[in-house]
Amino acid sequence: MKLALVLSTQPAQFKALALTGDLEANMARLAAWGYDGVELAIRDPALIDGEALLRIAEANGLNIVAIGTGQAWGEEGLSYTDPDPAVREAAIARTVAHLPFAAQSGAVLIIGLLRGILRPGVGRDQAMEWLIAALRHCCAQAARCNVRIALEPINRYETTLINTAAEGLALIEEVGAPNLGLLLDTFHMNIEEPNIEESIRACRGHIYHFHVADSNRWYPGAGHLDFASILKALYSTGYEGYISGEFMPLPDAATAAQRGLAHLRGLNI
Ligand code: LER
Ligand code: MN
Repeated sequence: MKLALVLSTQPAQFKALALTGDLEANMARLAAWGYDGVELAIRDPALIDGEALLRIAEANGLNIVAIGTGQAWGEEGLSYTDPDPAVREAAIARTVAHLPFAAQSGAVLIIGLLRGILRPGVGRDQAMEWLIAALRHCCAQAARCNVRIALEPINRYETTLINTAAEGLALIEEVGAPNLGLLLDTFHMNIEEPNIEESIRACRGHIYHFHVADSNRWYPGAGHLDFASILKALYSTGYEGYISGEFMPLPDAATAAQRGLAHLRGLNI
């Protein structure tokens, strides 16, 4: 089992980040606790020093496994489905701007909230048309530098577009890009999927990345999800990627990060 944890490269409003603050110190802590990788939430690649991040990760023996892009929505309101064409174009440009560092680090690029939500006055067909066109463009650009893109189904309280694994599968089929897959997140799946394990199995071959949080978005083991069963289903699909912890820093960051890791490593799978 290859485990990573999400770290943000800059302060953010998003709360499901176990560790915040000094990146270098946090990468050293992750390595010391036994994590294998790190997922970086990057609002804007113009704000980071990619070479320095790669050096710090390497010095700590950590792989940079995925790049989250959702802060461009959370902090700046960019999305592929905004009624304002300038905002849609900025969201696409921001995605493309992530590609050099994603290529350099070998990370999967995540599209979560950057897809946006249904805005007043925008019909679902129109929003889906913009979303599909944006993903086709970004995937074509990403293919040129061998980057894979993972679309994350997100629960209904955070978006009105693509809540379930089945909707995610239908979307990637419609987009038709060979480098587009899914990021499944147990927190969202617990809200949206009738049966988490069946939905995971239905995504066989299309799962590019995996997020874990328990039912309450605390660390795995703090809620009522059966991670042994869930991860057995995940590995039964042939999944060989990382499992990234994306959970709240409760009761405190260090406890959450260490208990989550211990729970998953202790599973009999
Ligand atoms: C991001 O990976 C995620 O899971 C969303 O809940 C972001 O709000
Ligand atoms: Mn997630």
